[in-house]
Amino acid sequence: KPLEPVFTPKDNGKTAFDLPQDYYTDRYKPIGPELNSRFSDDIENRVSLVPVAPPDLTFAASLNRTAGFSLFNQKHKEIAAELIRVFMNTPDASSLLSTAAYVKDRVNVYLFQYALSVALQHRPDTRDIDLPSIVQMFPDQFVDPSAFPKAREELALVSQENRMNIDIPPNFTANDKEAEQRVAYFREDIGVNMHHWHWHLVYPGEGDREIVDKDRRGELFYYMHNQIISRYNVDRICNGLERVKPLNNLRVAVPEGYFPKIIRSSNNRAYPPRHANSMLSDVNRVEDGTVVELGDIERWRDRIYQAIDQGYVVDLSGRQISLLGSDGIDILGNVVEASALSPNRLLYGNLHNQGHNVISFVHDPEQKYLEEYGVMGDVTTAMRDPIFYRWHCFIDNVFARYKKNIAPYHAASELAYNGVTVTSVSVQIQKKNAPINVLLTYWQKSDVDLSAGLDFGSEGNVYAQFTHLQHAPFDYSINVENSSNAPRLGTCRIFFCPVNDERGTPFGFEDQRKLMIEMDKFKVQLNPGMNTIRQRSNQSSVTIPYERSFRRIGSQYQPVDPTQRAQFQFCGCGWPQHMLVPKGTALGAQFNIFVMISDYELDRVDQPDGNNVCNDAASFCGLKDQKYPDKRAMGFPFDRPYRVDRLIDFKNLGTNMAIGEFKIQFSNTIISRTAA
Ligand code: CUO
Repeated sequence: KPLEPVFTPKDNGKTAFDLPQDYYTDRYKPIGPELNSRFSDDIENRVSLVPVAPPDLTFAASLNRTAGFSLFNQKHKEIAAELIRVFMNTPDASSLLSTAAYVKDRVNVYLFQYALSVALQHRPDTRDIDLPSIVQMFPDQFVDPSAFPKAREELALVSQENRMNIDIPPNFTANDKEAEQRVAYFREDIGVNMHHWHWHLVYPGEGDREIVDKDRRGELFYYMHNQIISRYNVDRICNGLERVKPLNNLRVAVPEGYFPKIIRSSNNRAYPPRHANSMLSDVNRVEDGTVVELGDIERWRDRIYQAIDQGYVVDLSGRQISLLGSDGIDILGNVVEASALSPNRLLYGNLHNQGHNVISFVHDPEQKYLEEYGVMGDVTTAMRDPIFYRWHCFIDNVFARYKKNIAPYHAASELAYNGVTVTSVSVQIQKKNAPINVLLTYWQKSDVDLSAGLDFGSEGNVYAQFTHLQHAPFDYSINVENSSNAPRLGTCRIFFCPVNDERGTPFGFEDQRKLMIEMDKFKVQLNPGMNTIRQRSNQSSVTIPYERSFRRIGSQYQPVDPTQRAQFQFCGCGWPQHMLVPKGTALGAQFNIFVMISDYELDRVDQPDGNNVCNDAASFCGLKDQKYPDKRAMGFPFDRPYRVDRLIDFKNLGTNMAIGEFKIQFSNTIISRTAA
């Protein structure tokens, strides 16, 4: 494991690097040997770097070392693609380590972290490296910075055994005069934002084909963000808020304000806020390479609408590429995002990314005030802002227009699975004598280690406690009859959706369809006769466990045996397990659970079984280095409209579907993770 120490920069203060003299920047060259010996007393790991030919980094010079780095900025993306190439092209792991050590002090800090993380994920010789969590590297982008002075004080003055946890209060960006604050727990959840950052790390939009061209990445861009919007809407309904309104009109005031209060610790500048009722405008920031007119965005939108309505896009050579095949949604995803796989970025432009940019520069579109982008300009922070959901709701509606134009599923040949009858479905929390069909949610306090991001040369760790939504773990119980006399295979697809809207009126099918949140998807074998399928909530195909989001090897709660290391390798893409269940209400919000067992012959993807420890959120993140493991369109069977009035009518299209009803009851109490 020669690379490991690069990514344990503190490692309780026990790792140091012997840098070759040339690696120091000019400022530190004269005192290089002194710096090398500075930590010599109690070092356990001393890493000697092999000299490598220093890469030419002039391509990165235009991005200031401490400025923000945005994956929505074309120039930044191109610089990142180049740096990823540098890291990918080093011949072996130890020269990668040395190259990284050389590059680290010479390029933008966020760029370095992103590009190296992408390279590590994609190189065959570094795939198993344990990446530190982004929240530990850059806690400033995830937590209220008022926690930092306290954390520094603890680190500097108090010995490890006497250190106290620093409390990060929830609701630090607004109070309840702002109605949107009711869903701040969702928007500002650390795990939710980490997931989003990781998704974009796993699916870069720019760079060489080997990095960008992953199986169905355009479709997954659509589906993963679609599910974020559905989940957000469901939580809004639980909180008595209307569903989010798409940002269709860029030329009227934006009522939602947002004051992020987080800082970029690289330069100690705050992320700028957006005042309520701000007007978007053309952005003309030549220096940082963001030049876009609102009219551009509108033209790209209209050209994409035209392509959807015509059923094809036109590539750079004028050739028509049909959108009507099963890969149509994938092509469209790449067009809309827009990734490097878009067949024609001249014609269809850069719709989604430039929307982020126009919003994120609303406070300084002309670069007059030398302000950088707001939180919408960065995948690490974008989901904090209410406007994120309005913009992505608009983007989702573009895809919805496409889905509406293609034929609905054929009930007999695509939805039904003859001979398979789901007779009942229920949920129950994992506690003795728990009532059936009642799920519980509550607040929980958990901790995150901030010390790696607060490097003051002190040893040890300091933990910050944050409050997040949590639910009691539960089981699904599904009874299925196989009336044939041979075993059959199926895919069990589980969705939740609310029964009533925010005013208590029951939803029809079309509304419920758009609010379906995927809870789990797994393969089942059905023996002849009756079968009972039990599945635990924490095995969900959309989530990753808390430990995967927040823990490096070991923690104050859960020291990990080195032999278990593989399980805890940081593969941080996945919806956080603690946000699996919507919040519900104090009186109990009524929900439907929908289950379908689809015919595995129509679902199966033939590929060798990958030995992949990062596969537990495959629905949202795919499988590393493999094909997406489900042949159906993502979101099946609810990705396309169907002409029925009620969910029950849809269910009745096949015996292989069932609906249950349950409540989600929210208790306004805080339970600490140690007690839970
Ligand atoms: Cu993930 Cu807009 O794509 O934020």
